[in-house]
Amino acid sequence: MSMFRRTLIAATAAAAFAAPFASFAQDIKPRLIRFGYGLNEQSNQGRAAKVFADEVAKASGGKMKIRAIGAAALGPDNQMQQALIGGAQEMMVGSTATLVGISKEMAIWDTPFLFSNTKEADAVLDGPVGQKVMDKLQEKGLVGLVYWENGFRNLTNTKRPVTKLEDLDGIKLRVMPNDVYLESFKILGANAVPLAFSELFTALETKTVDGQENPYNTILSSKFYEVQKYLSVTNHVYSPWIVTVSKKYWDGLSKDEQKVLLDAAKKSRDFERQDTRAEAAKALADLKSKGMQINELTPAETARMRDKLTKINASIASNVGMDLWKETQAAVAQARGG
Ligand code: 2Q2
Repeated sequence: MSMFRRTLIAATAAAAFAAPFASFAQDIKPRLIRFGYGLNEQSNQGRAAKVFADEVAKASGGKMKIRAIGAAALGPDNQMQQALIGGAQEMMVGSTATLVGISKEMAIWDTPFLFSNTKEADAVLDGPVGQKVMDKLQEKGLVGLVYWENGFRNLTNTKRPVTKLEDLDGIKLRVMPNDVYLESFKILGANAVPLAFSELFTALETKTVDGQENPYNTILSSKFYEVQKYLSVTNHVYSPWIVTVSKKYWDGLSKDEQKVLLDAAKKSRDFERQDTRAEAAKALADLKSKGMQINELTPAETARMRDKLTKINASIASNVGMDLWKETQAAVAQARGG
């Protein structure tokens, strides 16, 4: 047997032995990672943060510890984003919409009625367009790992059921701090007010605002049904969450440590989407039993709303760049056809 063959056999045997104990052979140091988020622990966001923490612990042999900190205890999205950029916080999950001020391409996901179902959303977000938008964050000091599902957004308020466009007139509506949302709801006739999510419940409770818009899951987990009477099923936009890491922190990690975080993030994404969809599927019944009055929009009224909102598309396209706009439209068309 040649020296080469013997070495090869020895190497193969060593690799086979080492594989089950991969985490011990890897370049992984003890790490404590603060992972901030805005919703409470009992929300879909909180449940998925826990899955992420468990997966990181498992894959790192307990060396890397995720400290998940919810309920905006580390601040609202914008404050956490700045802490990540500065290197004062390691990780977070939050809305893509609150990132637009930092990375303008993120506004592509604010396009009203961009996706008509979750299959399209998954295909585009997990495909080359989603990756490209995510990669743009690196120039700004952030590393995007995966998109989670926040979900299709629906309107709630205390004034009246919104069954047609005109019903929005004069309703003081909280929107995320994001220009597309602000403009969209102004176009629809509401009195749109930007406000951080962490201040929303109190603002609704004290009637500083009349209404808000969020996916069913959040209306449930944040108990908005306690301070909101009417829920109108508008599905006006699909809202992603994005898991991000401070680039300063990321660059100091070994390749193995980076892989642990990315793999765990993908597992948390798959869990989160399933969990969110299961919860959303029964949420309307839950919200009804909590006393909310729910109405659907007729297809004709949805079409009117949609037509009005196409006005915003030109400004989104010019902000994110015409190339990205066209690539996104093509990716959606492909997901729709396939
Ligand atoms: O309305 C909102 O702000 C929410 O849809 C978001 O989920 C919120 O900003 C979260 O990112 C908080 O972590």
